[in-house]
Amino acid sequence: MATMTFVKITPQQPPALQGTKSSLAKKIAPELDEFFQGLRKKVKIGVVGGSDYAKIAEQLGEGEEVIQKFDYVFAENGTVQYRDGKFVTKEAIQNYLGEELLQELINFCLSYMSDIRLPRKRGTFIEFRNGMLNVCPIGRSCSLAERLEFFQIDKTEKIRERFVAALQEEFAGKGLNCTRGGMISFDIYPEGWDKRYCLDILEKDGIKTIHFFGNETDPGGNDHEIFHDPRTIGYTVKSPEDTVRLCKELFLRE
Ligand code: M1P
Repeated sequence: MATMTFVKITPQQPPALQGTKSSLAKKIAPELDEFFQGLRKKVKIGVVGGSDYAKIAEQLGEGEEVIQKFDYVFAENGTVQYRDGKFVTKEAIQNYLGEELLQELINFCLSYMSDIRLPRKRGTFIEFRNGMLNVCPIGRSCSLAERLEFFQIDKTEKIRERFVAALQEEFAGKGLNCTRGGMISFDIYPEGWDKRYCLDILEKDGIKTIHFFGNETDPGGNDHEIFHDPRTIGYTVKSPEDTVRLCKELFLRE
C-alpha cells in the first residue's frame, strides 16, 4: 500500500464541563475508532499532532495501545515518531537552538506573561517538549472551566495573537516559528519543525500518496504548512465526522 491518510480524530471543542480536569478534548468516540481501524485494512493511517505523546494517547487510547492502532503516530509535529507500534526517533530542541537562544526565548516569554492580567492564572506557563516550547498564558494546570473561560476571553482580547506578534518582532531572523493549535496555548519551534517534519519518513518509506485532514489549515494554524505542502493532498475539516465522510468517499466507494 503506497497510500497513507492522516486522520483527524479530535474534536475542535472540548466536551461539556465534566469534572475539573482540563482535558484537551474528549476521547475518540468508539464508532470513530472502529471506522478508522476498518479503514486501516485499505490504507495506512497515521496521526500527527502538535501535542506531546501523552496528550495524544489521552485522546486516542490508553498508553501503548495508541501506537498499535496507527501505522504512524507523530507527536510534537512529528519530532517524536512511532512506526508500526515502535518508537523510531525524537528531537531535542535544546541541541538545535542552543542554550543561549533558548534562554532568551524562555525569559522573553516569562517576562511578557508577567505583564498579562487575566481573571485567573494557574501553573505551567511554559511546557518544555522535545520539539517545541508550548506557551500557555493561563497555565496548563488550569481546570476545564478555566480553559473554556480563557478561550472565550482570547477570542476577543487576542492575547495569544498579540503575544505571537511580539515574539515575531523580538526574534525576527532567528529561525523560529509560532503557531496556534489548541485553545489556551501556542507552540514555538525551529523553522521547518512544523507538521511537514513527519513527511520525510513517509517519503523514505516509499509512500507516494499522502492525504492530510486538518482543521487549523489557515495561516497561523498548525495544519497550514502540511496542508499546502506539494507532497500532500490536503482537506480542511471541521470535525472527525467530516474526516469519516471524506474517507468513505475516497477509499470505501463500492
Ligand atoms: O494539538 C493541538 C494543540 O493541543 C494543545 O493545545 P491547547 O492546550 O492550547 O488546547 C497543545 O498540546 C498544543 O501544543 C497543540 O498544538
